[in-house]
Amino acid sequence: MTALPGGARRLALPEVDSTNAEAARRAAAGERGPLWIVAQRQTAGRGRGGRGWEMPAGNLAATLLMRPALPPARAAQLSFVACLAAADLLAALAPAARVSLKWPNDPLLNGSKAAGVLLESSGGAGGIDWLAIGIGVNLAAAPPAEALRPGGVRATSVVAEGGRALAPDEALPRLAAAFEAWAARHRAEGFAPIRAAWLARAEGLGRPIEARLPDGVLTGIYEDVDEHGRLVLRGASGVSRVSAADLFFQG
Ligand code: BT5
Repeated sequence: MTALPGGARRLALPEVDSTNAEAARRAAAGERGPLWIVAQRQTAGRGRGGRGWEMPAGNLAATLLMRPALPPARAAQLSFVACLAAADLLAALAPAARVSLKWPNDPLLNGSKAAGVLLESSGGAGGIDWLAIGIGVNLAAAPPAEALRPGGVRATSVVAEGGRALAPDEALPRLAAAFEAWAARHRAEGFAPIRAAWLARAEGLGRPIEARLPDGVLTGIYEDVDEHGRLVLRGASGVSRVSAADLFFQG
């Protein structure tokens, strides 16, 4: 195992079901982290809400297992930290492409999804026991359209957007360094600078959107992301704050 920025160790696996699942198993077995788990292949990569994550060869699948001494609401903000880290990596590898962040967790290149972030944890309201921060980056290739959920955002990769082909082994230390830099800001200054940096990259801010929630659909203007990380949407009947939804840009 080699040390990575932030003092984390690295566990490199040729194949695993999901690096997040591996993190959960290791946490249950007593691993304390910080540990980056990286795999060349995932046979059951996962996205949010039971969705799948496809991983063509040459892409990065990595999970940081940690035990942050943070209340759950603060730990959840690390999803924004991870998105900023992924955005930094994408910007460095594809300098000619436009990098943006689609709320809540989609790093985009030229408006298409080039990465994904999935936080999973165990613990209760009193505090979290462990946290797994999973980050997938399409370095080499995007999955074919037929492998993706119909109606979802289009997928792309660093290489498809004219960026530099970088091996996952070389991408991980860069991602870990970017994550650690933003995590240090979060530790020192809280969510405010993370939110500001995130908003500076926000895709579709000020535009009409449709937010599909688990129990309905809201439409309006995408006004802000608030100090709790919620999407702020101004609709005909006032302002709504949304904790979880899929966004669709209109007009
Ligand atoms: C995500 O979910 O974007 C979180 C993805 C996290 C993946 C990493 S890889 C390392 C770690 N180990 C894991 O098992 N997971 C994490 P969500 O926002 O729900 O997006 C999932 C949707 O994106 C799917 O329904 C597909 O339509 C689409 N999708 C699947 N694979 C993709 C890919 N490689 N690139 C772009 N879109 C993809």
